[in-house]
Amino acid sequence: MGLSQDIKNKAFELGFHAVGITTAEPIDSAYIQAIIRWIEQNHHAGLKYMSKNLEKRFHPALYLKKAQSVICVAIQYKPPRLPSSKAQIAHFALYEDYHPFIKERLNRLAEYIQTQLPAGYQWHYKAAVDTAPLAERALAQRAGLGFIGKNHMLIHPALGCQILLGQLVTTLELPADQPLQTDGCKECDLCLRACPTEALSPDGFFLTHRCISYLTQYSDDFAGLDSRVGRRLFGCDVCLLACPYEQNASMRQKSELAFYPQRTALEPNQILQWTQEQFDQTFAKSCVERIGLEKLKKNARICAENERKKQIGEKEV
Ligand code: B12
Repeated sequence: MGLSQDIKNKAFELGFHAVGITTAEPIDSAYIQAIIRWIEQNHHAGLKYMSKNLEKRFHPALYLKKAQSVICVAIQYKPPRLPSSKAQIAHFALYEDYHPFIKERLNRLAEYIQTQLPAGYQWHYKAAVDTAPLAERALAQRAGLGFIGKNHMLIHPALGCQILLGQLVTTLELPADQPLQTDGCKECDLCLRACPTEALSPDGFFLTHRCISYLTQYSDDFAGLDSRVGRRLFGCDVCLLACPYEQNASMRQKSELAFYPQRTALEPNQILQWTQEQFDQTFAKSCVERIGLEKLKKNARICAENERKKQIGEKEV
């Protein structure tokens, strides 16, 4: 068995559900142009980190000097069947924060690689999850992990869209995998039709300022979309759950990401009364922790108002 196969086997052993390898060459030029246009047209809603370090984002070898390969991993987070909640937390945030989890396992993968190399062999690596200036979906697609759907998610044909990505960028030269040959979304546009705020533009642009995930995490201005946010307290999964690939995806049994069922049955009116301690009890070391209690209460106020309107039968606009 070669080193790349050993690395893949180890990645599965470490709890990843998919792994593929691509080169550290720049991402596809059409993708680069699409990201530049997206930023020029301010579809990134002023998310500052998206317009910074663009050269690095397009070219992993600028992120890590002399990088040759990118080992792309994915972990599925499809949760068990959930009760209906009056304040919904996006599925990824029902688990422990995935950033340190994935990073730690990528570092363990690097430690393993070290043991497989000749003594004294010089190599470098950087583990990245979400916050690094890398086009994670473009790299994962090129590494054969799946395809990019109309909901803009990297969709693995068997694991679905509820997968989180990570990368080990390295100076090691490893044989690259081929992108998957798939039918993609074909004529299906269920995600576009399901999005409550029309954030998925039919011309292929992602309209960040309309996305409920953005509004509930990064924005104080709901731009008149309050009533469309419905019960979504943090993040949004509508375009993921509408996807037939997601609906047909089987749930992988072995995920070591810790799941917190207490986050699945929240009441907006209770959250409005929460102390900092109660917030910490429910959301410490989760992705929700970052937005803080004050922003969560702002979101809860909107959920409560939408619930009140629903109770009195007022039609949501
Ligand atoms: C900024 C960001 C956001 C922003 C903006 C979203 C966005 N679509 O860009 C906000 C805060 C809204 C957000 C929301 C979410 N995010 Co986010 N986010 C990122 C981040 C940091 C950068 C994404 C980026 O480069 N955007 C730039 C745009 C232009 O790129 P793009 O969406 O890929 O769009 C281009 C391509 O799709 C391209 N394209 C190429 N081929 C094709 C094919 C078709 C058919 C189409 C239509 C387009 C297309 O054209 C588009 C140009 O406009 C990445 C981490 C990273 N470093 O990459 C995580 C990341 C994309 N997010 C992730 C997740 C999980 C989410 C949420 C599901 C969280 C939630 N439940 O609330 C939602 C999903 C929203 C969505 N449908 O995209 C995961 C996605 C994993 C996956 N399976 O794809 C990532 C990779 C983080 C991670 N490490 O796992 N996110």
